[in-house]
Amino acid sequence: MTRYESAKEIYASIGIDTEAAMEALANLNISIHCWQGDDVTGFEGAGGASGGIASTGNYPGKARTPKELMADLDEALRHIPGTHRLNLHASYAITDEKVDRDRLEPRHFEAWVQYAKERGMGLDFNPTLFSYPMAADNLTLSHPDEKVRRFWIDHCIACRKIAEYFGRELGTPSLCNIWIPDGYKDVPADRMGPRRRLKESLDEIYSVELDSNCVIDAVESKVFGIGVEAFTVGSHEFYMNYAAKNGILCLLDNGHFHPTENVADKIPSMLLFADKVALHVTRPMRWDSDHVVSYNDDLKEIAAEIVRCDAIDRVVIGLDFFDASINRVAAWVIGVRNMQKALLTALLTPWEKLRAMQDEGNFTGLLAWEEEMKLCPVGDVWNEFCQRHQVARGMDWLKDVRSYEEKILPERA
Ligand code: RNT
Ligand code: ZN
Repeated sequence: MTRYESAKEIYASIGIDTEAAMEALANLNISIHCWQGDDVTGFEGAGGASGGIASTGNYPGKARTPKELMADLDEALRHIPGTHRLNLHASYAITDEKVDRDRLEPRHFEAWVQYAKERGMGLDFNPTLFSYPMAADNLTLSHPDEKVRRFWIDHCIACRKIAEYFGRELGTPSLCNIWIPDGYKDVPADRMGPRRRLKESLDEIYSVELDSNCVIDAVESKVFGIGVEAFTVGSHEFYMNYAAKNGILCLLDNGHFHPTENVADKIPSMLLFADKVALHVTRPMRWDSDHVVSYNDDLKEIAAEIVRCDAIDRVVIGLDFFDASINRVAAWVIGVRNMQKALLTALLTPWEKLRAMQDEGNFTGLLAWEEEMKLCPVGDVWNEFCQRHQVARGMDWLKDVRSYEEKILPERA
């Protein structure tokens, strides 16, 4: 008997169909963020990220050009089972001349559409409202200066149109997510003014009607950023209300809450009031540090909510981490595979049975079963899944990533 066959029997004995779980996992696509490949640098010739976010580390070999970033992504995709989506930022436009961000057009992303088409991937998008002279004071859509606001409103509208183009070209709607760095380092005298200006800017951005089959709008909140510790304009309450009232998606980044808040716990609440909720899955360590996602309790809890709320089609899963201290291709592979492993673990859990115990008040049984499930052979099912998708099982992928690294490092020295 193979290890998979044995695992299949173990799960079957508790009423779980491993084949159905693998099939569900195969249909779950994850939006893979392009920015892990180059520490959120982009192709505009700017330095690293600003706007209260930071990638730390100086591991050699980071991608410097579209060609390098695409090659690195391809190397990562070889080791990730299934077909996924690619999440781009506006700062990754591919152009010969310098184009101001408020002037970006679909044609500046043609090469990415080509890339996605060739790989059967959908594309998601994010306006970039940071790492730019016009955002130097960490104020964009809420800026008191009308000229600055105008520039960023125009940028966001341009980006929504680019996302619409992605959706049309690729036949799958593109999530267009707005995150802004706006905030103040020290306690502000006026909290409502900036928020009112943000609201007005968003109203203008979303007043442009686009094809809802092609673009899905989302807004991402935050609690604080480096340099803007005292006040964040786009807080959770602000965006949760804005999204609910305007029929757009609220995006929860699990690094954007107070460290002891359980972000998984928010998912069912959001789903009771909205058709969909979007996620940026990351691993905050003490702050929004964007470590590579790990197969830990936080991740498993997020995946569990998605599965047990029967919301696989209603939760848009995107990743958002950027670690510059380790091999960046490996970071992608580890992070995406961990998200998949967490989803598989959730798919291999007898939620009906556990729910019944909860409703019957059988909390002893519930705890005993939850603990028992932790040692079930999910790894054997995962390895089978990888094998069926022609992707390396276990640790075999790392050798390939290492030899890829040896090949590219001299070129990028
Ligand atoms: C910042 C937000 C945002 C960015 C990316 C690069 O705190 O999480 O999503 O990380 O857009
Ligand atoms: Zn995020």
